[in-house]
Amino acid sequence: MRTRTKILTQVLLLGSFLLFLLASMGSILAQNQEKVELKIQLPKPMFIGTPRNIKTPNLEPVTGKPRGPFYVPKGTELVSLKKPVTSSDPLPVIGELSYVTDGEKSGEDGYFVELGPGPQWVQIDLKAPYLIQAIVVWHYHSQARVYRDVVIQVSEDKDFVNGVVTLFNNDHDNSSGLGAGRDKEYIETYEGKLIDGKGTKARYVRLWSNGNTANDMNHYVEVEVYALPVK
Ligand SMILES: [Ca+2]
Ligand SMILES: [Ca+2]
Repeated sequence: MRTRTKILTQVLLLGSFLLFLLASMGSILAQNQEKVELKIQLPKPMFIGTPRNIKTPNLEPVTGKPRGPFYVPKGTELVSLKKPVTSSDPLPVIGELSYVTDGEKSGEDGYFVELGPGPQWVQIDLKAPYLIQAIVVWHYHSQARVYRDVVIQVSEDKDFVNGVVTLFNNDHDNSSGLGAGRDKEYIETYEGKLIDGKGTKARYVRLWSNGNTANDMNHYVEVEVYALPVK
């Protein structure tokens, strides 16, 4: 009788273990299925070929290949379009701060905003907290350039004092004073630069730069933030 109970308990234990295994496999499969490729509308390329003449100390290897697909959870949307933009330079030299989120990504003249020299930032208020999946940045793409000290941070604090998460930082020598970063410098193209948001919850996105390889000014054609609503 005792042996029977023992066997029954073992069978029950094994059964529940198998059920647990199946359930976790199911949820892993479901998570994978819910990822979709992020569709980004790209502007027309403004130059052809792979630039090799840019000299800068922290540049990523130039492959000349297009960016591969980037997968985001199903339901991820563009949440930055027409959202308000503020800046460390409230009076841009050329253009308007609103250009950053107006949906226009052309590399031609008349589509970029120019901020003053030195470290400057633009900040987007998404008007509500979101789970940020991807940020795509076009500084200026009519000419191959590298923007210096690109630092991208998100926060729920509009002043970026509390709860600041740095998603990207290629200021390897801390010349902008926000701390040294491990990311690489990159050449601007029509594809923009995609930064993984890692599902970080935030309402505000702040993007720093510190001049570029052509001049000391800071430019933006467009910034896009793709995110899930907070449930
Ligand atoms: Ca724009
Ligand atoms: Ca630097």
